[in-house]
Amino acid sequence: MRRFFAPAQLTHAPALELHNGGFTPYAEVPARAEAILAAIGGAEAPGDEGDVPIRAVHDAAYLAFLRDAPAMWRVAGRPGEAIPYAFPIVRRRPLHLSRIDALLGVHAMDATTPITPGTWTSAYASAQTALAATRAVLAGERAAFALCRPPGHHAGADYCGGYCHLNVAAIAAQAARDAGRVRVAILDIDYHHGNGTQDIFWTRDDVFYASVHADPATDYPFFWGHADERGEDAGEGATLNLPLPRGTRLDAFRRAQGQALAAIGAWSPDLLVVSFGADTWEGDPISGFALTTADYAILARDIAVAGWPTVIVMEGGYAVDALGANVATFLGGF
Ligand code: OKP
Ligand code: ZN
Repeated sequence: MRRFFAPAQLTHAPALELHNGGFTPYAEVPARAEAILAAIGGAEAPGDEGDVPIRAVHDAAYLAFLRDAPAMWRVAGRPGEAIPYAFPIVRRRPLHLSRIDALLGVHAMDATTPITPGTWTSAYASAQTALAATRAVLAGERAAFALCRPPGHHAGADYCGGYCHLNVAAIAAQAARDAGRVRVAILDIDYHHGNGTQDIFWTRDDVFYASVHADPATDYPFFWGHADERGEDAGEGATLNLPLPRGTRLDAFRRAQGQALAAIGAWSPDLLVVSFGADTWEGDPISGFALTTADYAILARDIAVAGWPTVIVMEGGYAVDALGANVATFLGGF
């Protein structure tokens, strides 16, 4: 399987994140990508398609913010990394504010996703990696792997969050649409619900979003991913959420994934994007499912037998020592 990765994706390296009331080392480290790269025996560098396919998903003002936030933070005299602390959740309206703290609040869904001088470079490169894998599949490859990092599925059209800045799965799906694939499906099997991806396609009937994830009643992102969320307007019924309890093992996960695949099959996609997270692994430090390394081969095979042209994009997975084997096993199963 062709696989893609750009070294510039390593530039984003926040030191700390807000966690349980204090600051702890950032979980989404560059070493994640290096471990995967070593286990899969390297990857091709993506090309650079510029920002047109990124702007097809994300708002221009948000992209400017991601680029400018670190400099604005410095100008404001702040040490460290740009982190929001006030959010306009009550009566969000189009105020034209320019203070960095206001912009951070408008363009972030949480306080766990610092923006550093390397963030834009890495997120942009991660998006190009997703696009390169998508182009390979559009050109006839059965499947391709995008070693995306930072991940993307929590990022919406105009906000970051959950270690995500640019929604790489959405960018891949939209690029497939713009290349003439009429019906695109996204299967999200990261431990966490992909609220950003759901949000981006919520009212659309051209991209089906199905997610298997930890019940948001107990796990981040809490406010999205509940079973009654099914899309709205033209998108009604084009979103499927299958939350599972902590402690979930292969059998229950596989059943839910099978349910998602059946719904995607009934919808007959021309192309599938898989948001793959290995944070469903039993030893993941921030998650609570109990999949084993060997389980990933079975789950991948179940997806592969459906036969759709498939772009696999990397999302989470934080047990760095096991991450390479988990990803390599998934790709091998496919
Ligand atoms: C990203 B992805 C606070 C704990 C919450 C956010 C989890 C983001 C997961 N430090 N952190 O879906 O793997
Ligand atoms: Zn996750």
